[in-house]
Amino acid sequence: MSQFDLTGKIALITGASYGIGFAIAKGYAKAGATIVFNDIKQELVDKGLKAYEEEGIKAHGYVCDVTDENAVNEMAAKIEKEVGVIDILVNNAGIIKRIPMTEMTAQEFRQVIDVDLNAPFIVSKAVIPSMIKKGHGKIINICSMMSELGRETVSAYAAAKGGLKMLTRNIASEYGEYNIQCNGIGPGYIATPQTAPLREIQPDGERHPFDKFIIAKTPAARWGNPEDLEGPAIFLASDASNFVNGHILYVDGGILAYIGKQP
Ligand code: NAP
Ligand code: GCO
Repeated sequence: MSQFDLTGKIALITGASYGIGFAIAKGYAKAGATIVFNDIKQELVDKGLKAYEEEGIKAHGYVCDVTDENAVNEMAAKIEKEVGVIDILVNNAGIIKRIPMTEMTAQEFRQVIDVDLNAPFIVSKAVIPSMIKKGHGKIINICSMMSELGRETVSAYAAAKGGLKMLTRNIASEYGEYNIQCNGIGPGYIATPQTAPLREIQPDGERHPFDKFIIAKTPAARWGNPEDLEGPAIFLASDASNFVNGHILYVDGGILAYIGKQP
């Protein structure tokens, strides 16, 4: 049997109706896992269920706001009863607000921290006790380039994703002895609805300046596709990574290694 096989495993991927979460879930299904996902609205869950069905995947979808602790605890209990104990959790749901820091309200800052940092704490906390009882568990937090780097307008996002890197290391430290591995994936710039505004074609038909900037900053000279994250996510969910803990795997086409294309 392959070390990467996920047959018999139950995977919860948050915010996975589309985008990166959906691609990771697709990869897990191909590797044999049962897919459970949530999203914030019924219409998104319905859209997700249809998309999974079109891929030949029988997924279980739940409506749940990951920032609401009671709702998350209820969902975790329901999943355990209706599907089984969660073996793999991917904290994927996330938001970004691109606002210069001096123009950002404290409320806007808190909203980003709430979804991108507090929610992974809440959802992980909800699943860890059953993972301990079962004797194993995999938690994968979707971090970012902004776990390492700053840039204009993304103060809240960078603060949250930097915090998520440290939450990852702390979960690994605190629960490693229970055979729980908690690692992060730091995607580079991936073409999804979240980054669509940065890739918009300009009125003069030119590519967005940020789009050109990313190509020049990425040795691979392209944006990533959600599917580029499938393999790394399978690795971190499978027995192949049983002694990998507290690690952030950057899947960035080389951005963090590169100073950028010389002029
Ligand atoms: P996306 O296309 O915006 O998808 C994120 C999903 O999370 C959406 O379905 C969203 O629902 C859902 N969500 C937001 N708030 C939620 C909440 N409170 N409860 C439940 N679900 C919620 O994002 P993506 O680009 O696939 O990104 C997925 C993850 O990767 C995020 O954590 C993001 O920060 C991270 N990431 C993305 C990139 C990139 O380049 N795209 C790079 C590095 C890291 P709505 O549609 O209603 O908002
Ligand atoms: C931005 C982007 C990024 C990416 C990603 C990079 O505005 O700079 O949205 O933050 O989404 O997280 O890894």
